[in-house]
Amino acid sequence: GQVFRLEDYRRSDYRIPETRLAFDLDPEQTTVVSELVIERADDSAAGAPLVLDGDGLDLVALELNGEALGENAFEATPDRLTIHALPTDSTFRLTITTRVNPSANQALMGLYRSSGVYTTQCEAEGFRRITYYLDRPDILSVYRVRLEADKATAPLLLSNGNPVEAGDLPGGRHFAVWDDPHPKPSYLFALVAGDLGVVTDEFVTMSSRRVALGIHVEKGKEPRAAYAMDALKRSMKWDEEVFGLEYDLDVFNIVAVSDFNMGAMENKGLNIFNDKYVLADEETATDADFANIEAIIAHEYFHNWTGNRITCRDWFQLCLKEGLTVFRDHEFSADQRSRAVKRIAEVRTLKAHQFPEDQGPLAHPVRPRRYREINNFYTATVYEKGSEVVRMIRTILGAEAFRAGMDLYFERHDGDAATIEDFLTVFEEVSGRDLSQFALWYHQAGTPNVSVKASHNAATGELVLDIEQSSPPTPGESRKRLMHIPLAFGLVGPDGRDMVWESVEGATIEHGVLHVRKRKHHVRFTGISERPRLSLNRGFSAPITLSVEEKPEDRAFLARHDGDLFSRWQALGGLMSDAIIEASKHLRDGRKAEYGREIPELCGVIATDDRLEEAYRALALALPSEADVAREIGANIDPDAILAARNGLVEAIAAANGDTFAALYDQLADSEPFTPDAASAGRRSLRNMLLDYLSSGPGATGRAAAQYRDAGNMTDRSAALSVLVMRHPDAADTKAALADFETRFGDDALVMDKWFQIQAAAPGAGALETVRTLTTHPGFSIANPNRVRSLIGTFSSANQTGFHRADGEGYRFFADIVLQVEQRNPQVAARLATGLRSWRSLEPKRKARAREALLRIASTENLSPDLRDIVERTLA
Ligand code: HT7
Ligand code: ZN
Repeated sequence: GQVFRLEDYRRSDYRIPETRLAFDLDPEQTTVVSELVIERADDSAAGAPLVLDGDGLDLVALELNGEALGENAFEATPDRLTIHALPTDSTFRLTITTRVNPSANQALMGLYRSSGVYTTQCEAEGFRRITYYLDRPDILSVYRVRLEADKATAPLLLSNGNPVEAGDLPGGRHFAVWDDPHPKPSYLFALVAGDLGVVTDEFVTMSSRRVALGIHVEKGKEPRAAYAMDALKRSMKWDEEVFGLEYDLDVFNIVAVSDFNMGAMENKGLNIFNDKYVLADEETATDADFANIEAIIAHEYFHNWTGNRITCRDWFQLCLKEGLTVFRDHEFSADQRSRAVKRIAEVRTLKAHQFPEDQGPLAHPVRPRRYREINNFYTATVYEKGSEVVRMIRTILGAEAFRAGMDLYFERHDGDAATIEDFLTVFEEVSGRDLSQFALWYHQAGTPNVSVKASHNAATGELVLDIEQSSPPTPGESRKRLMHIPLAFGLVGPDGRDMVWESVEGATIEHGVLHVRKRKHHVRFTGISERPRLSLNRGFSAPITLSVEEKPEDRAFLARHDGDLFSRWQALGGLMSDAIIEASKHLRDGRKAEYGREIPELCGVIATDDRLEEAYRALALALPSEADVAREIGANIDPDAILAARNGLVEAIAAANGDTFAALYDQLADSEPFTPDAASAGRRSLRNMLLDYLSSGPGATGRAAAQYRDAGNMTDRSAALSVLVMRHPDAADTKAALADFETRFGDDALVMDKWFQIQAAAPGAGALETVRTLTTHPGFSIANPNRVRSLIGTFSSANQTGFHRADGEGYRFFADIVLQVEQRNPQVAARLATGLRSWRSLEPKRKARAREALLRIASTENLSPDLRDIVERTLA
C-alpha cells in the first residue's frame, strides 16, 4: 500500500470556498448533488488538473459552470475524479452527482444507516465515500446542506450549523436546509435523518447569546439522556470560565447512534455519539459509564475550538486537536471531580494502553512522520501521550504562561489549519523559553527511562542524586536524542514532610520540578541533615519509567506518609507489583509464594483512613492488573503464574483484614437514593473493592450474591456479578445471577454488553469456550462494534489467561473473528488485531502460537489496508 509522509505535504492547487450539498435520502439509492465553488490557489497552478478524492463512488453526472462535461474532459474511477480541461478563470463551479447505498455500508464510514437512522462519519477520510472532494483537512469551506427524505420514517433532518428553511414536499417527503457559516474541513461534515426522541434545553453564553441544545436518542430512551445534557451544559460553562471560549452557533445537537466505530465525533454543531456514551440512568449504567459520558461529552464539545475553529493542516498533526482536547477534558473532569483521583485514573489508563504501544512494534511518535492507513493512528499515543505532552508544557511554563499561550493560539490561529510547530511557537513566544528540545516529545517514539541513584552524607548534610536518562529504541528509530523531562519531586523527611534544602547545583529546579535535559545530571543538595526518601515523578509529571534503587521499607514509608497523594498511590502500587512478580517467580519454580505483612497491613491502614476520599482508597486497594504486572516483567511472560501470584496477594490481604473490611463494607452501604456524583461513586467503588477481597476465599459467594440480589443500581449489580464470575465461575450463585441478569436486561443491548464483558474477562482455560458460545447468543452481532468490543475486545485485552491459553487456541479463535469482522468493518478489525501487539514478550511456546495466528491473518487474500498495516507492523 501507499505510504504517506509528512515531508511530502504540499498545499493544494485548488481551494473550495463554498460547498452546497443536496441529499435525496433513500435507504438503498441516495443521490448526492455537490455544487462546489472552486478557486485556483495561485497562477502557478494554471493548467494543473483538478484531482478529487473518492472511495468506491458511482458518478452520475458532472457539470462545469452549469454545462455537462464532455467525456474527454475528465476521468472518473470509484476512487478519483480527475478533471483535465478547466477554464482559465480563477474561479469556477463544479456540480457533481453521485449515488450511494447507505444500507449496504457496513464499514460505518461515510453515509450509513444505524437502526434505520441515516448518519455519517467522515473523519478521517469518510467524506470521499459520499462525494468526490478535496478530502483533506486544510481545505476549509462554508457549507450549505439541503436534506430531503421520507417524512414518516425521517421526520428529523439535521446537519451542521444553523437551520434556515424546512418544508413539506409531495409524495410524503420533506426537506430541511442547514447553513454553517464557519469554514470547515470535510471531515467535520455530518447529517442525521431519522425518527428519534429528543431532550431539549438552552444555554446562555457569556455574551448572553441563547443556544438551543438538543440530544436525540432512540425513542423511549429520552430520560437516559438527562445526564449527558447536564454534562454538556457544565462543559460549555467550563470552557468559558477556564479558557474564555464561547460557543458560536444558535444550535448544538448531539445524536446517539448504536452502530459507531469509535466513541463520538465532533462534527461542527452536530456531534454524533456512540449511544454508549450518551445513555445512562442508575438502573442501566455504572458510575464508570457516567464518568465516561461526562468526559466524552466534554471532549467533543471542547473540539469546537481545539479541532474545529482551529483544525489540523494534515493528518500527521492529529495530536494537535486530539492530545490538546484530551488534556482539556482531563482538566474538566479533574475540576468536576477529585483532582488526585482523576490523575491516578489517567495514569492507569496511560500505562495500560499507551505504554504497551510505545514499548512494542506499533510504537510511533505523538506526531507520526509516516502512515499507510490514517485510521490506525487514532491511538493512545496520539491521544493520551499527546495530552501528557500538553500537560508537560503547562508544568514547564506554569499555569499563567500556559493560559497566555493558549489565548495567543486561539487569537492567532482561529480559522486556520495549523501544525504542532504553530502550537509550540505560541508557548515559546509568551514565555521566552526555547522549546526545541522539548519538541522531541512530539517527534520521538518510545517511553524514556530515568534512573536515579541517591547518596546521603549525614555528616555534611549533602544529598547527591545521580540521574541518567535513556530511551529504548523503537521501530525505525534506533538512536534517540536527549529529551527535556520535567521531573516533579520531593525529598520526604522522617516526619513525612518535604525537606527544604539550602542550595542545589547540577540541574535547574523550579517550583518542585527538576529539569532533566542532559544524559546525566549529578545533582548536589546541601542542608539535608537526615536521609530523605525520594518521592519522584509526582503527579506523573512526565510519561516515563523510573529505575530507582529503593528499599521496600522506603517505599512502604512513602505509601504511608508521602504528602503527595499521587506518589503514595504510586509507592503502594510499586510494592504490590514487586510482590506479585516475586511470587510469580516462586510459583513458576514450583515454590510457595510469600507475601509478607507490609502490604496487607498498609491496605488495612489505607482502607480505614477516613481522611482519604473513598474513591482514592478504592484505587489504592486495587492491585495492579495482570497486564500491568506482565508489562513490568517485560519478557518471557507466563500469564498463569501471574494470575496465581496476584490471587495469592488478594487472599493474603483479605486474610489479614477480613473483619475490618467486612465492617467497612457494611458501613458503606448506600443509605441515600442514588446520585452519580463523585463522592457517592467513590463510596460505591470502595465498597465494591472490599466486596472483591471479601469474596476471594473458597465458597465465599454469599455477600456478592446478596449484593447482586439487593442492588438498587447498575454499579452495585454489575460489580457483584463480576466478583461472582471472576472469583467463583462455577458456583450456583454465579449461574443464577448470570441468568437473572439476562432475563432482566436481555432486550437492552448496551446493558447486555456488560454481561458479555464480564463473562469474557473470567480467567482460565475455560473462558475460550464461554466466549465462543457467546458469539452465537442472539444478543451478539459481529456487525456491531460495541458487541464485538465487549465480547472479543475484552477477551483479548483483559483476559490474560483465557486469551493467552498455552495451547494457542485463544489466538486461533481470535484470528478467525478478526477476519470475520474485517469482511464488514476493516477499521474495527484492525483495532481489534492490536490485541496481539505484545506477542513478543510472551514465553516461547505462546509466542510461537501468537505469531502463527498473526501470519495466518497476514497471508489472507485481499486483506484491507487497515488490517494489513496493523499485522505487518506487528510482525515486523
Ligand atoms: N475525532 C473523532 C475521531 C473519530 C473517528 C476517527 C476515525 C473513524 C471513526 C471515528 N469516529 C470518531 C473522535 C474524537 O477524538 O473526538
Ligand atoms: Zn477527539
